Amino acid sequence: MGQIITIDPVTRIEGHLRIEVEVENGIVKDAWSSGQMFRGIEIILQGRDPRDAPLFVQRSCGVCTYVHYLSSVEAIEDAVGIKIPDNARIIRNLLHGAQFQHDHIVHFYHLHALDWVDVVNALKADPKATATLADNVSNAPWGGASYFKRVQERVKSFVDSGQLGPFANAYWGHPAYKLSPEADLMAVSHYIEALRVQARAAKLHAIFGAKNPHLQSLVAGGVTCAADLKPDRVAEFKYLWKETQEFVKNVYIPDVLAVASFYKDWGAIGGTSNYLAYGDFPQTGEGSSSDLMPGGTIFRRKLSDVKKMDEDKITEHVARSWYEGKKDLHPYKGVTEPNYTDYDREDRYSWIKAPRYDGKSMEVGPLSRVLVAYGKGDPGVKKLVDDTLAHLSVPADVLFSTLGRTAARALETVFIGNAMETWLNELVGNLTKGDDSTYTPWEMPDKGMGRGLNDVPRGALGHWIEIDKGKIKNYQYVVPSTWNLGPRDAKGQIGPVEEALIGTPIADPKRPVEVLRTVHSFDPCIACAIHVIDPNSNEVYKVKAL
Ligand code: NFE
Ligand code: MG
Repeated sequence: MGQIITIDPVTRIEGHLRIEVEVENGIVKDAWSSGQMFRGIEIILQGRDPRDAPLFVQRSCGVCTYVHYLSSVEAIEDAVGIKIPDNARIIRNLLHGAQFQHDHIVHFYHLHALDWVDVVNALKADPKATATLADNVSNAPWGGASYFKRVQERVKSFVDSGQLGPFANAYWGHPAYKLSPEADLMAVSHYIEALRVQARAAKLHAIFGAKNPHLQSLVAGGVTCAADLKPDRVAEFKYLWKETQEFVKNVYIPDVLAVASFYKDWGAIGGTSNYLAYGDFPQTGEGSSSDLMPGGTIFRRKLSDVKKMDEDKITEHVARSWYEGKKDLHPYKGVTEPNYTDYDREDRYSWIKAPRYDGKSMEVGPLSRVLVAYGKGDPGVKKLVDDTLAHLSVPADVLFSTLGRTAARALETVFIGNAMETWLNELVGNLTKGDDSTYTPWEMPDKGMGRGLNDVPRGALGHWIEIDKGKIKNYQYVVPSTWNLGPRDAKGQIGPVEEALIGTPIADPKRPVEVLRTVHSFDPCIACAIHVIDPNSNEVYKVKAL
């Protein structure tokens, strides 16, 4: 057996994740992903009024709050058989698009960038040369030698004080960092600017959703923001949308390309085999067949063979997770009965269940969506991807990697962002011709079953509800980070992040920055993945690294 490296807790993610890898001859040979907190929201929901579910599930997470709200509302609508007005569909798309703009900017700059950018190395940069570089690379509204000098002084005051604040807990000076000091300084300045931009992007939610996080304007049947469908609110939305899109196009995309050009070897590291997208952003009342980002599955990286997604093939395994039972179940039949045993790599080792599609472990998220759209020949996505590959002079198979995952996230931010303008115009068109409908009335049935499937920033999200005597009989949700960060299944098949880690070169086992690069590229959210922290179970881990 090789050497075991434990990273626990992994930082710069949401929630409590433990990653273990076995390293032999400097290469990861095996890996284990373990969710370290139990959440009992599925159990809390039983016996409640179905209309409470969207409000409860939205509290799974403080990051992607809107998406659980959306899937839950849609699960009820499916169970009851409600068709929502066109304006409600558009508003929901706009709020969902805003979630992508916000989350992906935060992920790249505040959660992922420091895997590639050495903050301390930025102190060696020449501010003038940085200004020249920045002018060449991006089209940012700020810059110049004196600007970069000020940023450098701010970073220096952090470093000199020995209190690195947001820049603490990283492997500064590690040989795996490849950027020049000037590129590092440019990236650090964009990290700081992005803090402001993401706060502005979050305001998009407040306009038609009342607030962020935990929006309030969705109900089964439509939306409640009817009073905000006025020219001034629409104009405000458009202004903030434009500001965000300009940052995405002029700074985020160029930064991803610049960083990628230094790390092309990561185009061959961190890939997985199978990809699943539910699809999302319905363009008409026809539902998923009109999705902007189409659904589909890809097996064994066969991009030319995108198959239709069949939701009956989804099951969740618990054989290697801390729950009662061994059998995998479709979410309509799903059971959540916690049973903590010890952490045992050979047996049960995670609070995350292990979702499978047709028995296979599937990566979900930006890369899956982009691959499915690309494989299906969507002209918009195809152009974005082909232009990026040409810019970097790399072939399409580099997409199956850590770098591909990070690039796909940036590309879909632009793609979805662009569509938001069309949706806003459609909304204005409807209002102008006098269609201001936002709600379809309905009555709670005695019985019903329904599901809401969405493709949300971190991937495929499904909520399944069974209503009996007008109350929730069963409620199950399977979340993107459950798919990506789940453990082995009953057959011993590994999960996507475990697969992605195998084969990763590790230069220094005490400072496994390479492991973090791949884990972070999935943008893990463990609060979502396991859906009230048990203070006792939090004691099970030993902090060994980071
Ligand atoms: Ni808590 Fe989430 C998203 C959901 S989980 S962040 O996007 O659903 O992966
Ligand atoms: Mg679940």
